[in-house]
Amino acid sequence: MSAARRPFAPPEGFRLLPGRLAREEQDALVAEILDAARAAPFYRARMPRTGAQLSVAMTNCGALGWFCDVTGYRYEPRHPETGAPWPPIPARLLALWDEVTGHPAPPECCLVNLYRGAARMGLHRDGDEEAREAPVLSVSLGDTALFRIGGPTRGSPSRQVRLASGDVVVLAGASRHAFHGVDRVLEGTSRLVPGGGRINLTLRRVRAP
Ligand code: MD3
Ligand code: FE
Repeated sequence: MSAARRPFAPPEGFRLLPGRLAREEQDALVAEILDAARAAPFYRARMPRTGAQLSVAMTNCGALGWFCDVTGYRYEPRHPETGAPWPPIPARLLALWDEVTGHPAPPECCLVNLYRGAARMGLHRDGDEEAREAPVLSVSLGDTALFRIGGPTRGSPSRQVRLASGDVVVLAGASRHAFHGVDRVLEGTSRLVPGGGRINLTLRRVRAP
């Protein structure tokens, strides 16, 4: 096969589980997350240095929430606006983590990303965790996303992967440190999320064991 036609393989440790969650499980999860978001409302974080608002709205569940503002990226034990601890991670997500990652320590953060309209996420690496070797688990709910995964450098070859509602991705090994982002979301491809759009749940271990 010529180089141009050879399909670019995703990095080692990237595992896509299409349709891992049944419709009933997706519905239950959306209800639980929207319930948590009543206590911990979605907010639009601001990028370090520039202060530009992210197009994605965010909130968290768990002992630690991922957060950024003009001063930097970090994990915080409390909601930036209410000052309250984040709501607990839903039990069905902790069970899913055990089933699909087999990692001995539970996740400490469930970042909830809400994509509506033209929201997207630029190419980046997840590097704010002290637990560098723990896997990351992602659950897609609602509209289909055109997700992009590359390699160890920003310039590494990358490929687009469609993430539909109910799909689960496990990022272990080298893929855990790969550049990735969301090119765009295909509006109106699902009716799962009230008001439309896509919710992505990213489960992470933050502190080293
Ligand atoms: C690959 N979220 O929150 S999920 C993020 O769809 C994030 O909201 C995207 O990237 C989203 O940081 C992508 C899939 C994902 C999550 C974490 C990863 C892919 C990853 C960490 C390392 C490599
Ligand atoms: Fe990420």
